[in-house]
Amino acid sequence: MLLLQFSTSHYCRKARLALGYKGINYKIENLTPGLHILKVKPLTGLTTLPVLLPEIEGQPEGIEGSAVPKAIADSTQIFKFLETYQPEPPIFLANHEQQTEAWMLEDWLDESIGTATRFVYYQFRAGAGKQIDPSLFSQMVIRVVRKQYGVNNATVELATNRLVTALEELSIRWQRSNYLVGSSLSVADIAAAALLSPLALIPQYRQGYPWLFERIVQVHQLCGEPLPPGL
Ligand SMILES: N[C@@H](CCC(=O)N[C@@H](CS)C(=O)NCC(=O)O)C(=O)O
Repeated sequence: MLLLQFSTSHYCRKARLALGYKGINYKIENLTPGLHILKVKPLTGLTTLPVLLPEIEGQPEGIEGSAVPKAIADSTQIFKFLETYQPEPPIFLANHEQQTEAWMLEDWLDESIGTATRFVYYQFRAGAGKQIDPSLFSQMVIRVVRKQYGVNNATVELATNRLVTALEELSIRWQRSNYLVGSSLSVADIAAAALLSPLALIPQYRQGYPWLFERIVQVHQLCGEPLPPGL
């Protein structure tokens, strides 16, 4: 398998965590932001990464008796593919109601909280966090991302408020049990651990939410994935 990714993307981290948890061997190809579209759009019709290519040329790894898709776009679709491709260990919960709840959390983390994290993170990297990588290239990438997603004081304030609510909900769930839903690791835990991980570089989150980073570390350890920057 080959994972097309941006090395720093938290959505690509989400796919890597699932691959790691299942112990699947895969290779990665890091694409250059902007130029990635030339490769990705013809494959998936979308412009986003991660994209999983289940077969590496000359190395078929299909599921016996079933057609293997050529390219899978979107981290949620990658979860679904991986659970069919290799059911053990599961990232879906056996209880149907709990799995529905895990999907709702996963979708909320994906569509709302992952993007809120992006806004807060790129605001930090352009301001107090500039010294993390003051190189011209890095600052240029930050400028392009901020423009692409419309990161400004007003949108960052909304994102910050969304994160406050999200962290309240996650703190109740993660402090009550090791898992957001049920009694084993699910798509919701993996999504939260990946999509909130960029906050590890921001001192106010590190100081305010120590339990969050403890849990992010634990999920990374369970998945055999190197820890995110700052942890
Ligand atoms: N819902 C998508 C979101 C992926 C996403 O936003 N990826 C960003 C990188 S963090 C991306 O590829 N942006 C480039 C673009 O939109 O052209 C997923 O879960 O895969």
